[in-house]
Amino acid sequence: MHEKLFKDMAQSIIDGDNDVAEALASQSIELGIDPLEAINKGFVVGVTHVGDEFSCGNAFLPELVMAGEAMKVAISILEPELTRLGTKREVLGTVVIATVEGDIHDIGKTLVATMLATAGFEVHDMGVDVPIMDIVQKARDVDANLIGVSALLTTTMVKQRDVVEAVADMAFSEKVQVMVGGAPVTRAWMEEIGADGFSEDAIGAIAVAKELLGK
Ligand code: B1M
Repeated sequence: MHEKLFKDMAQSIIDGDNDVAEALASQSIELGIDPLEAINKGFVVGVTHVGDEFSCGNAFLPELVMAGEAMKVAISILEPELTRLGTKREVLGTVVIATVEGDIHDIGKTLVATMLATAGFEVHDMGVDVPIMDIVQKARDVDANLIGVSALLTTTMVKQRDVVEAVADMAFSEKVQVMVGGAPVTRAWMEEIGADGFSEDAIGAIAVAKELLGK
């Protein structure tokens, strides 16, 4: 129904055009389009295309950076709408979430954090490039039930294992579960490192978090 708009959204990211991305995100709100649909069918299609072109050598770092910036602009417009649409309910649990040390990709992690908050979790988003012990210490400080760790690089996903090990080494009064995610992360990887949960997207992360906490 909104195919043309979704196509233009993808193109705005491919062009790295912040102004157009911002205008299209606002337009989708005015049209009453589900913000998550706009993100997934529109903007993510563009950023995935740029990533694919980058891996084939047809696009270069500046294009990747510009696409990332335009993506952030679009999401910053849609995020308050995601939050507004989420109905307030009892707090389901406390989550500490971060992108691991050495990794500065924050778009997917922030989306997961927003969706968890929208679903009723108290979310402490520590940002990107966060040292493992800081994540685990924060979980202890806020009495978290769940730690969410995002990694977008094959070289940084190994840090997710360090989080699982650090949690096991640090005595928590209650069990703290670890959920992992990010483009290169798979269920097999989750099992290999002994994490408790995995989701390939932000919507799935809500279901996994609820299941892990028995909600
Ligand atoms: Co980078 N990058 N990047 N990048 N980048 C990738 C990841 C890459 C796959 C591109 C490619 O080559 N095709 C590649 C990794 C290759 C690999 O390791 N196998 C790559 C590379 C190589 C790099 C650099 C090393 C490039 C360089 O400098 N030579 C560099 C690394 C910097 C660093 O981190 N140290 C780099 C830098 C960047 C930018 C800064 C330019 C920019 C990030 C901007 C930002 O985040 N603020 C960027 C971008 C934009 C990408 C791509 C194109 C898009 C990532 C994105 O935002 N996707 C990406 C290619 C791709 O993934 N197709 C790429 C949209 C987002 C909504 O999806 O993040 O996957 P995603 O999150 C999803 C799910 O994964 C899941 O839910 C989210 C929502 O559905 N999810 C979770 C994520 N976290 C979760 C946590 C959970 C559960 C689910 O539980 C806790």
